[in-house]
Amino acid sequence: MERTLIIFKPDCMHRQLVGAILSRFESKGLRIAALKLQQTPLAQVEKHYAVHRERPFYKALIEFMTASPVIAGVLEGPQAIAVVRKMLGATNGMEAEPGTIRGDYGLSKQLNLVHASDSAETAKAEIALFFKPEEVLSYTRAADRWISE
Ligand code: FUP
Repeated sequence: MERTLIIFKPDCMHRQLVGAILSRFESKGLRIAALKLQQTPLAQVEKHYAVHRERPFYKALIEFMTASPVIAGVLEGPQAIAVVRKMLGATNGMEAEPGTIRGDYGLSKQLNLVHASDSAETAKAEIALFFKPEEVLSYTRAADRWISE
């Protein structure tokens, strides 16, 4: 089992696509281990995107990510990190394959709807940045035995 951090970004919130996209993750079989609405503090977004600090798009990215409340969550499942990244598709919505979330809903590189962790290391750090340990819950759903063996 793996856990991965997702963030429904401000464009996703304003375009009222959270329900539609969360539903895709649920339908896939991923379990919601945490979920919350928050206005992300500047310092938290800066830490989250610290690897991009020197990139030309950094300032615009930080402004975008703090432009409205977001919904942050943790999804759990077998190979959840790679599975969720695959479901999102390429970073740039103009290049993302149809059938992926960004491919179906996006036409922008910056406004790309949802963030998801890209490795086990980043997932661990990102979950710890957005959630206290007691906010991330493990539980078994009735359907779990029909979803993965
Ligand atoms: P991803 O892993 O798909 O979230 O993409 P990256 O880590 O490469 O980039 C982080 C965020 O920066 C992306 F979600 C969108 C934004 N970005 C830009 O706005 N412009 C760029 O040229 C590249 C990335």
